[in-house]
Amino acid sequence: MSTFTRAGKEIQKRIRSFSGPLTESLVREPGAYGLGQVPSSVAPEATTSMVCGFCATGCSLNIHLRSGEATNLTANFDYPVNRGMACPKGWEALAPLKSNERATTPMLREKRGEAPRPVDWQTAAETFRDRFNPIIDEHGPESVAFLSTGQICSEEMAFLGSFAKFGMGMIHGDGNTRQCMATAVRAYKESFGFDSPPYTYEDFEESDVIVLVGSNLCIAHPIMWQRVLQNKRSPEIIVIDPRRTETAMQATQHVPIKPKSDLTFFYGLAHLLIDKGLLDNDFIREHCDDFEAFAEHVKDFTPDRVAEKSGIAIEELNALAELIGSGKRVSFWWTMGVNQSYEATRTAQSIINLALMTGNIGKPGTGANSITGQCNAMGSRLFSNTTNLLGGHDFEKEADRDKVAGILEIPTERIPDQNSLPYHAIIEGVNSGKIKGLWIIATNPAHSWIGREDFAAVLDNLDFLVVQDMYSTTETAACADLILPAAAWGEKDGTLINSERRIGIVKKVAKAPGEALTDFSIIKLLANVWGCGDWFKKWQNPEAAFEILQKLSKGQPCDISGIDGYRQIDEEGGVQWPYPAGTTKTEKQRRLFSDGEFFTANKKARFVYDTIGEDPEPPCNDYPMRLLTGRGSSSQWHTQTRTRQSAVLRKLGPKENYVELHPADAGSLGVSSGELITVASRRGSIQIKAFITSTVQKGTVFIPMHEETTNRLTLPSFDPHSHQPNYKSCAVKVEKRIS
Ligand SMILES: Nc1nc2c(c(=O)[nH]1)N[C@H]1C(S)=C(S)[C@@H](COP(=O)(O)OP(=O)(O)OC[C@H]3O[C@@H](n4cnc5c(=O)[nH]c(N)nc54)[C@H](O)[C@@H]3O)O[C@H]1N2
Ligand SMILES: Nc1nc2c(c(=O)[nH]1)N[C@H]1C(S)=C(S)[C@@H](COP(=O)(O)OP(=O)(O)OC[C@H]3O[C@@H](n4cnc5c(=O)[nH]c(N)nc54)[C@H](O)[C@@H]3O)O[C@H]1N2
Ligand code: SF4
Ligand SMILES: [Mo]
Repeated sequence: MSTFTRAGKEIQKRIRSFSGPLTESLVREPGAYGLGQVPSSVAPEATTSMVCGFCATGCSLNIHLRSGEATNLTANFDYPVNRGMACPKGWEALAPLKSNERATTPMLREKRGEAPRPVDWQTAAETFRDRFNPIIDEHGPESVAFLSTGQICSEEMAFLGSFAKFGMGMIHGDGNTRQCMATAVRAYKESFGFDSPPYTYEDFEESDVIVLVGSNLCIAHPIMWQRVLQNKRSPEIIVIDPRRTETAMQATQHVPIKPKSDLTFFYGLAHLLIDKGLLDNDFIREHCDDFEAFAEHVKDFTPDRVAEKSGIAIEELNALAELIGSGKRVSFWWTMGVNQSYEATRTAQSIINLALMTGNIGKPGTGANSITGQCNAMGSRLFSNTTNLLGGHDFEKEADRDKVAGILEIPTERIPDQNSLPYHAIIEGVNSGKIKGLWIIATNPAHSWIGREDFAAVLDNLDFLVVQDMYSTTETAACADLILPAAAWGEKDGTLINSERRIGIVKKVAKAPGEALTDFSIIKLLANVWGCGDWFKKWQNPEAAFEILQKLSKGQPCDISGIDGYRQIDEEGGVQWPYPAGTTKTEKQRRLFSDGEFFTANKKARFVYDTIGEDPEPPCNDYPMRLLTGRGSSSQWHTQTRTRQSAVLRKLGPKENYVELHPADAGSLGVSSGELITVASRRGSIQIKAFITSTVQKGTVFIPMHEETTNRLTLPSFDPHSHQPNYKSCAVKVEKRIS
């Protein structure tokens, strides 16, 4: 038993002794809990601006209110991110709020198999306490866990992570950011010393060569793509993607690499850069470690070997190396085609290595730049208290635990001295019966988790499952014992951090339906009922919580202690981290590492490299094709709980799920476009419409992730360093017959 577990048990007993009942007046107290019914701070007949709550681009939208309710919106011209542009999801951002699928009251299922019934918040909060407590008492703190998100405000996720770990005594808590950004986090930490995407969006406009790897910007980040189009330097735009995506079609060059050959490919480019002497030797010498060993490592990645593995001709490899090493401003951008792989972290680092060896970092138009996914994935990386201790600290370091405990004014023993299990190990824990209580907030894993043919059966192993969501109709909510109805974006105040580290503001411009509460208020209520409300007294409201986050960040690379509260964020078009106390610089676009100093102990960046890993499930005789998955259209968001509520977005997206199949494969199978066919992997089999197109390579198929069936096929395998799921490759067979 760890020190934490022992101390935790004692404190657990103590805090329960001062657990008081929740009174109706406490729930109703205006202001403190931000109830749906509490009026907004925004004037009732005003136009106010706030950032969008879908993707990590972080566009600002002007919201027009009448009688205190948002009626319409327009894109904000004065914001440094989107400059008057928005994508369809942004334009339709208010539509998901008004839906009869909204969760409007807590719902409790007394027995599995029975329908849940509405209960009041008092009953809900007491049930939460009375069902989790005996599990912890009997099986210890490792028998419960939470799954957080990148889609609520930083203040809320920090409060959630603090209550779950310090209040309830949980050790294990991860989030959907593991599905998405864990690779970038790990890669940056090892290479730069801290999880620090270095760029600002202006770099899209300042580049001469824009290299997009496994990133379908036109679909997934359309407003970033607009920023690329605003580049006046006639840039080369190179898209490295096995599919001829919408982005590849718009690029100046598409490099149709064979799936999963990226690591070999980038080591091969490094080999050629070294061979040709196209290096920034001064930068390498002064600001980097381990280059010589890396150079030795890539010696084996000869052009013929690389051409064979990647399918890209030697002349093209040479031309690309010359372009990257030409001394022009080169920026490298990557997204899920890199992060979601079985050798994801090393692939991300192979891209970072190219930027380092050519000195393409810290200068306008350069960088090794991971593009973030969800609206607050960056916030969750810093403040969710899941993989890192709040503010980018380390659970395993005593000094960090003392610092955080001091700021929060809680006993240090309440802070776990070990890291959480990663997401997949939590799910395995549920499967094996080790984890018996689970609290899921703002994520829908019964649709989005990898290789989950029977996720409902997995969740059925739990003694108690709580789902906190804005809708009661999600695939995950359908399995819950207790559903906690949450207010959504637009119904609450707080901050989100976008892909270029810009903190943006969200505001309450609409009333939450029925009894729904903000996630912040729900956590406050639960903490009170749990009996540890006193420890979170200072978390009065989101802005007070933001001040706590500022203190937690002090002295860290992500220091934001100099921000003058929500006012500055609101008035200045967001504020990028870092912004330590005493900052006077107010440029709207700031990038990291302009001084060549990184966050490692000796301030040097590291070349990190590895041997090439084994593909966990290559195509074979029985399953001869490779399945790739990803985003299908700019109007569909993930599991579609939100986007399907908008008639406009439904119309813009495809009517049903489809599989992209190369004409040659369709020909040999005798399949025609629109025909219903079977796609099967070792885990499951689905019936799906064929869409015949040469945008996919022969031997590969692509299925969007937006329908629940897709992840019945995917293979639960993970990058060994980041533990991110390998969503973008498994072996399947395609059959004309349907069963
Ligand atoms: N409309 C819309 N926008 C979104 C989202 C959404 O659901 N809908 N989600 C948001 C989120 S959370 C995220 S994380 C981002 C994701 O944004 P992206 O990562 O751009 O989107 P994906 O389609 O998942 O994957 C990108 C590309 O990776 C390619 N790929 C697959 N395998 C490989 C490979 O082996 N090598 C290479 N080089 N490429 C490969 C795929 O062909 C695909 O085109 O989008 C964000 N924006
Ligand atoms: N096959 C395949 N699977 C994938 C991927 C892939 O490329 N291929 N991509 C992965 C990636 S990158 C990601 S990020 C995940 C996304 O997977 P999920 O996180 O499961 O997807 P979402 O649909 O965004 O789920 C968010 C949930 O939060 C709810 N919600 C929204 N706002 C709020 C709020 O303010 N409060 C509360 N309490 N709830 C709210 C929504 O209703 C929804 O149920 O999917 C992953 N799954
Ligand atoms: S690009 Fe992203 S942040 Fe901008 S409007 Fe669209 S979904 Fe919202
Ligand atoms: Mo994501």
